[in-house]
Amino acid sequence: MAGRKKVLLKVIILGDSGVGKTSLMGQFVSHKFSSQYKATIGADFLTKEVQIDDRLVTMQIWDTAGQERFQSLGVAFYRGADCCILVYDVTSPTSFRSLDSWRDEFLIQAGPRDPENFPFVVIGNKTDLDNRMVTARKAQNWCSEKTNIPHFETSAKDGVNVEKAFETVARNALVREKENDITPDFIPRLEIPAPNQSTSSKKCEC
Ligand code: G3D
Ligand code: MG
Repeated sequence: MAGRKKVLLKVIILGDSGVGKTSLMGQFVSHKFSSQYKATIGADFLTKEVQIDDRLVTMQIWDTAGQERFQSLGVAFYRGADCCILVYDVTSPTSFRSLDSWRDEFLIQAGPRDPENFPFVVIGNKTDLDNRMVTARKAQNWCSEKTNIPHFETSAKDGVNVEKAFETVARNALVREKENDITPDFIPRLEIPAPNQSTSSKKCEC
């Protein structure tokens, strides 16, 4: 691996309040499922290192702190995301219907250069519960109608499929990262005053 540059991937988790976003992150990062874990998250994001083939990748996972109820997550939350996880609860059709607006919200706020190919991953969580209301087929159809989004069903409680879903997140974000090596997302902008604009007469008010 010598000589390969380190990779940092920014991943954000979106979905209705209560679908299990924080629990999924806790299970993935610390193999823990407890309310105590959630209470200790004061940070905007958590990181976890993963090995993808021969590359060591740091996943920086951004979770909401409950503001998703008001869809007011702010620009910093979305900025520079390499992958977006959309989560619903398999026992809640409402949370599944919300995926459309979460996806739209992400595309508006993050404004990725190539929205058609931006990597999303969809997770249907809480498969350990008996009262499932959203079939895997229905969710898969939604995913294929979009941009063939990978779909996983998980239980953050039992740790089922969580690792696998996040591995796909990392892999798909890596593909994008490689593309960005060629065409960077952020080209620094220089603010050059217009030729007829007098700068000397202006006082600095700072
Ligand atoms: P959020 O971050 O999307 O708002 P949370 O969701 O992770 O806070 O989870 C909301 C509630 O769902 C929590 O219950 C949590 O324990 C529960 N939950 C999360 N994932 C699962 C799961 O896979 N299975 C089951 N059965 N429950 C889950 P409380 O009671 O603390 O509100
Ligand atoms: Mg949460």
